[in-house]
Amino acid sequence: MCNRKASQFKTAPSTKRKPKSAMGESIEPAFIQALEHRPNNQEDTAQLPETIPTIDLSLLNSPAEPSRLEGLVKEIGRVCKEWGFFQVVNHGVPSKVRQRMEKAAKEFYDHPLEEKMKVKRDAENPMGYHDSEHTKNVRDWKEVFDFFSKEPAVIPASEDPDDQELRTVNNRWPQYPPEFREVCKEYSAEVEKLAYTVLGLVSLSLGLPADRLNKYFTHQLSFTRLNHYPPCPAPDLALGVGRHKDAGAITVLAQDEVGGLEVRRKSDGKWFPIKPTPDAYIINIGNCMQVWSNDELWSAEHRVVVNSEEERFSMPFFFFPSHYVGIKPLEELVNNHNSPNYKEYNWGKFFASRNRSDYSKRQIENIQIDQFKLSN
Ligand SMILES: O=C(O)CCC(=O)C(=O)O
Repeated sequence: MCNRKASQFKTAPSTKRKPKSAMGESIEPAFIQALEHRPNNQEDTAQLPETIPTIDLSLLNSPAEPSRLEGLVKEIGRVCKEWGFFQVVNHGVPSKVRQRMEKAAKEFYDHPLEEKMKVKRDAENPMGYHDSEHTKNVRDWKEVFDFFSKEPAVIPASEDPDDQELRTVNNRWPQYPPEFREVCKEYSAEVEKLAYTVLGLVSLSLGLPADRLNKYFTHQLSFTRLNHYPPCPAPDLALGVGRHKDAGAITVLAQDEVGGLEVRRKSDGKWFPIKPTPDAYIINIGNCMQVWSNDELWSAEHRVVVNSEEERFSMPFFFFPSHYVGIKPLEELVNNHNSPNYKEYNWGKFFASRNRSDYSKRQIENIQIDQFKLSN
């Protein structure tokens, strides 16, 4: 790792960046995926269509004819059922705000490891810097910085269902770059607006009022993650993020131009690359939404492949409910002919359990919604 002094970073670094590996120059066994989960083990990627569906949200910015809004809602419903993933353009997040966030993230990651370690995540507070996240018990080739949108955030003190203790936690902010905190706050406020817009459209697509789900986010645990994937010496063995489904309601993701995100297509289980579109956001349905919709909508598995040449940056916003929310199929969507597919679970405990398993390697698989599935 580089040994530059933190004070050298008070001014903006040169725009010419040299990718460097924060994870080391060789690959440790902890990063190596089982054979069946390694990237590039699928033969016919060439036959896959070019990209996931793109939805233009521009009509929300002007008084739209009801029929056009209906068309948009219908399209969103279709892609959330068939893919669980789509991109949005003309989404209302100012490009300047995104660019400021991207620049600040790069500057943060350019700092020496000892500087980043000053804001390290720990077992008590899940926010801050972390370079050894495990997905499905295999270490990811990445470093992350997480911050809550609303602070202080109230979270369960443990994943133990009988432990009622709560903990109040604040974000950890690095000293450098000096504008980091302000830029993060500005960025997440804009992305949160987009998340509420999409939440409303998805609710409408289920035949519900646009604000039906808003009450679950009063004390939301949403957070933004700044992902950095350094070049990897063995990209055929490791993954930037192992295969997983997102736990929350929806995710709003900005990716740079490098590429590497792949979604497992619902129709045939094939891994499908999501080609970067400048300035677009990728939206994906998370577990909570799949459960609320009683499996009408699909939370798709996805992963990130890395490469040996280029570093990559991405910024997911995980739209997470308040800790006290019970997640179960919505009453309006179940009836005698469509009984609930899940029993209720507490969001805070699910969050705490996922966080423990992300924090370090464990003997058991991390928590999944399938554990709450009812056999109808
Ligand atoms: O980097 C990406 O494109 C996706 C990141 C992701 O899936 C995650 O952080 O959970």
